[in-house]
Amino acid sequence: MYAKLTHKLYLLEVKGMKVVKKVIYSGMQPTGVITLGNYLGALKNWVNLKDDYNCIFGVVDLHSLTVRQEPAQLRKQARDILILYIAAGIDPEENIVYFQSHVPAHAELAWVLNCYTYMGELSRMTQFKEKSSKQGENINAGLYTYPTLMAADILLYQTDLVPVGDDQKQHLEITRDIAQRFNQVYGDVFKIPEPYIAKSGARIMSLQEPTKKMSKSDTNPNGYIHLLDEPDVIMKKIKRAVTDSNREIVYSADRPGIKSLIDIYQCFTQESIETILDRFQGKGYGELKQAVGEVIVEEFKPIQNKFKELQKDKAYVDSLIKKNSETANYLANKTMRKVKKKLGLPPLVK
Ligand code: ATP
Ligand code: LTN
Repeated sequence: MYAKLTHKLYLLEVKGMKVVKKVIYSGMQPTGVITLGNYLGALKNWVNLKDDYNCIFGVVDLHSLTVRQEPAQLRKQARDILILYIAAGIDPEENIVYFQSHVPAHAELAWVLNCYTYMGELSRMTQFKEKSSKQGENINAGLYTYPTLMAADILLYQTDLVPVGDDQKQHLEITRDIAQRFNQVYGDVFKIPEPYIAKSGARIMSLQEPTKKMSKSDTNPNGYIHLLDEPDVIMKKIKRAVTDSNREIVYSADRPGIKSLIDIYQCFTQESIETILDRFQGKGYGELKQAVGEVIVEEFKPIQNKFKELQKDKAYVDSLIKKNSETANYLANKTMRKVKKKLGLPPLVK
């Protein structure tokens, strides 16, 4: 069955050759459409790194169940995110894009790792504290053990590097701790992954509350920009972005709204902050906002066009989903077999 697969990563395995490229793993939850924050903090970096690594990008649908989802909407959002990965420039023939729930080993390894993770460690996670304070009644066990499922995602693929936004740093640290703890008992089972957090774009702020991170599950749509927002919507949201009552364009932590707009502009143009400040010297907030909106629209346009094209080609996308999940299962099961053997779980009888 696997002989038909064309992934470079997989073919090297079959031929018994050493995989020379290092492995990258990352993922996004299908809790909404990819935002400008997800794009600059994660997806754009994935695309930049993709040629130098063997990349595996999951749509982490099991993670999104920690918050109540409407089934039909979840199904659509998950597929749209997978298509957006491809539309943004990830090559599904070369790299792996797949749904986490299509690879049962994720949930299986997460259970094992739960038994090697301490309550105290999980209680210290900032994301858990923030989300449980927001979610009122629904502080479920999944929200608490979210980091062990994330550790399973990463460790299953013997990952070297994990490109994420700044908010995931703590989850990467706990992943490394769990892997090291496991390896100490059972030998070299897991590769210890390194985080990759780019200097710019690692924390894009909400357009309405510029001291909070932009989040795709924000209840106020003016707080985020979607990768699929139409140009006029993007321009409108940027123009409505909260700034302050000053007029001069300065880059300072006590002017978070305007600082955040300059940061976004910098991510797209790759210019230094000094160059940007020079360019807008003597100009007003309106002009800066216009320029920020335009660079976003320009970069998103080809991605949106490719997305629409791919969305129409159901058979092609379905074939990619099938092929990619087979490869992901093959790789994940390899690690899972090793884990079970090391733990002393009884082997299958054929
Ligand atoms: P949710 O709102 O449902 O918690 P989210 O928008 O925070 O979702 P995730 O799917 O959890 O997004 O994260 C996907 C990736 O995007 C992660 O690597 C995360 O670090 C990154 N990311 C999320 N928000 C931002 C942000 N505001 N700035 C930069 N990177 C971000
Ligand atoms: N927890 C991440 C999403 C995520 C992830 C991963 C990122 C789940 N599994 C593995 C990198 C690697 C978040 O952004 N909330």
